Amino acid sequence: MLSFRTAGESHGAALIAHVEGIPAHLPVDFDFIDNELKRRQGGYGRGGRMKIEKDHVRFLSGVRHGKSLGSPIAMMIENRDWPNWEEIMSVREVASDVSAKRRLTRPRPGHTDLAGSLKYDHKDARNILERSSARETAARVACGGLAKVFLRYFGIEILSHTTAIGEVRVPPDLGVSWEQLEAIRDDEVVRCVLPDVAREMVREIENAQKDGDTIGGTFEVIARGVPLGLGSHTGWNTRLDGRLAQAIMCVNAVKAVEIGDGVRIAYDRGSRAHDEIAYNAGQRRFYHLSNRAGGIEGGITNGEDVRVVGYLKPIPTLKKALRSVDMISKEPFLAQHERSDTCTVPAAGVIGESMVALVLADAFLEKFAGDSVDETKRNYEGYLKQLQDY
Ligand code: EPS
Repeated sequence: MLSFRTAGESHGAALIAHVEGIPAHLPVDFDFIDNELKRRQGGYGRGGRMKIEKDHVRFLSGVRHGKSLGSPIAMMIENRDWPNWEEIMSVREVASDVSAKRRLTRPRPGHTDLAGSLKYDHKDARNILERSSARETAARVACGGLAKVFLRYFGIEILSHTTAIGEVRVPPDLGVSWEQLEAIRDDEVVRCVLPDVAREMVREIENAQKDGDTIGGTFEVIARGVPLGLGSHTGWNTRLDGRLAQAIMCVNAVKAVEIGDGVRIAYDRGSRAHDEIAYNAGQRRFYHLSNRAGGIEGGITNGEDVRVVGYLKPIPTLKKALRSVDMISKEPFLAQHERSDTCTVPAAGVIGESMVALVLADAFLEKFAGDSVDETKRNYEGYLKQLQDY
C-alpha cells in the first residue's frame, strides 16, 4: 500500500514530501514530475507569488540510478521566496520587533485564521496560515507525480479539466474525450476544453479581480485504464468512492465532491440514473452503456473511467475585505488582506489529479502488492486473466 506525508510552511525554507510503498525498480520520470509541478503553478488568476516560484523536486532518498529502491522516497521543493522571509519565518527565536512583522490578527472569514489560532492558542494567525496555505499542495503534487508514474506503468492515466469558473460553465452533458483532455494538459490559462467557454472564464476572473474579489468553480478529474476491482464494498472505509471523496475534499478551498453525475442523479429517477450493462464477447468483458456512476459501483471500480468532480469556494483572501474582529483587541475591523490569488480552479484540477492518483495507486497496491514492479505486474496480469476467464 502507498502512504504519503508532507511538511513545510508556505514561506519556510522548503516543502518536504515522503512516500512509502512504491515497489522497487520503477523507472522514475523526473522531468514528468517537474512538469506536473509546473502545471500546478499555472492558470489564469494566480497572484504574484507564482512569478517568484519555479518548483523543482529534489529527490533525497529511495531512488538510485533512476529507479526506485523499494525504500521510503523523500523529496524536497525549495521555496524561492524564502530569502525574503528568513527572519520572519526563522526557526530560531527572534527579537520582538521581528516577530511582530507580518503578524496577522484580523482573521479572514472563510480562512483557517480564527479557528486555528484559537485551537492552537496562537496570538498571530501567521502560525496557522503558513501551513494551511495551498503552497503545501506543491508537495502533494510531487507525491502524486510519483503515483502517476507508477500507475502509467500499468496503463492507467489521469487528467482533468475545468468545468466552471463562477457562473461560466461547460454544458452539463459535455462528453469530454481523452484527446480533448490531452490538448489542454499543459494549458496555462484556464484548462477548459471549449475555447469559447475558456475565454468567458478568463473574463469572469478578470471581473472578480477588478472588483477586488475572488472566484471559485469546479474541475473534473478523469482516470482511464483503471481495472475493475479497486476498493471494496466490505467496509465503510474500504469503499473507493469514500476514499476519493476525502482525497478531493482535503484540497484547499474544496467544499463539495461528486463522483460521476452524483449530484444530478440525486434529482432524477432510477431508470435515468444507472448505467445499463452489456457484454463484449470478443474482448470477453462486461461493460456499461453509459458512465453516470463515475466508474464506481458499491465502492468498487467497475472498469469504466473513474470521474470525480471537485467544487471550490472562492478563496477567502479578499481585497474587498469582509467584516471581522481583531483577535487581540476584540474590536470590529475589516479582515486583513495578504498577497494572494484571485482564482485557483485550474491549479486545483492538477492537485485533484494527484490526489486521485495517490488513492488509485494505494488501492492498486492493496490488491496487487509486490516488492518489485515486476512482481506487482505478475499479480496484476494473473488477475486480468481471472476476469477474462470468468
Ligand atoms: C496562498 C497565498 C499565496 C499563493 C499561495 C497560497 O501565496 P503568498 O502568500 O506567498 O502570496 O500564491 O500558493 C502558493 C504559494 C502555491 O505554490 O500554490 C494561501 O494563502 O493559501
